[in-house]
Amino acid sequence: MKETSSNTVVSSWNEWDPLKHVIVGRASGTMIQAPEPAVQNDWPQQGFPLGSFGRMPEQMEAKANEHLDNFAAILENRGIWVDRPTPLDFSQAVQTPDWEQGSMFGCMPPRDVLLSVGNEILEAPMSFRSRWFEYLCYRPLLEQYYKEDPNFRWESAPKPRLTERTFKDNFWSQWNVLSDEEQWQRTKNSDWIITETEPLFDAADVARFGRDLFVQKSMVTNDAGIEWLRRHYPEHRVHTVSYTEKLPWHIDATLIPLRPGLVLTNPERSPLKKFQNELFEKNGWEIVEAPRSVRTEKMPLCTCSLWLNMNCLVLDPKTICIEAAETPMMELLDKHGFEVIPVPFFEVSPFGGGLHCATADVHREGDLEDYFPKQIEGF
Ligand code: ABU
Repeated sequence: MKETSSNTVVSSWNEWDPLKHVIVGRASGTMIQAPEPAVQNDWPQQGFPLGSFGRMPEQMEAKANEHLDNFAAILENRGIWVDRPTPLDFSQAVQTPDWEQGSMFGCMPPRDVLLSVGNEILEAPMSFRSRWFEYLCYRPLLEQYYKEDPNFRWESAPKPRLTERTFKDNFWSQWNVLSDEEQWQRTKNSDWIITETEPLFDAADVARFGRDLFVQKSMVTNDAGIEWLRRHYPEHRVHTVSYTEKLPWHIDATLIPLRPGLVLTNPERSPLKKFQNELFEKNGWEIVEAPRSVRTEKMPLCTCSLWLNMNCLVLDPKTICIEAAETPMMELLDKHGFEVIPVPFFEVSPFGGGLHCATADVHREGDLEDYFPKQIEGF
């Protein structure tokens, strides 16, 4: 890998234009984070019962880094410029004037933190205290882009206070004893851990389709956050979307833009509002349902779902990276005319996700375009 790029261009409007420059995360130092209002890890079998925290097992970290380095090399061999974040000591306690938090998390999933829209990269607020300072891992890169690209807009959303007012009292103790039906009712009402006190969103709750941004309301993204995005991107149409998922967390295993006119959806997560799919149909988009993962068990210490088989990286409208074991997904995309690049990645999942999570766009060729000229009133 070269040390610096003298001609950085920051520009990316969607998830499919030809990828030229990307950030790939690192697993080094990732923590099972210390308890905090938003997070309750409970893995007694793996040595992390409720209330405990600590570094991810060394062998798991080494394997994940091997896969991440291999993924970076695959991209570089295809002529894509790859940058990597600078991990911090994530085992350190952090604090603001409002709270203290026993540890940080990691920097495997840049997609959660950095939202690229056109010539702007926006640092997302993040709603976990353990992730409040995660943007610092990307600062060396963003500083460099700022020097090299005179058109780069470097933005940061308002840093949230994350005081007790941001979180509902006793959310988890109540949630854990609800019946299945009661949990679904709360899901229908988007009644999860965060309140509407302040704008919150993770960048990975945004799916970019040119002028249209689909933003999922979730455990980490509230209406105030979506409204902030709407005001921040006045030239875009920001659509709030929700799905039948009990504890939704990031849109990139639910709604995946593949290329103009083709979108991948999760058959287990239906849109809560019927017109979400109507917008695609009205504009001639084909909606393809993802097959299930070949896996039946998640990796130990993994907070993501098995639907990470959908969490792919599109390199251009004809080329896509898919987790290497996911044959049904590869066959589906092959049938739709893609060259599929298999990338071993399952062991990275406990560090925060799949191939899409592990990346953040810096540059894709192409301009801002309108792929949904026919809109639906009020959506
Ligand atoms: N960050 C992607 C996680 C999505 C999922 O677990 O389904």
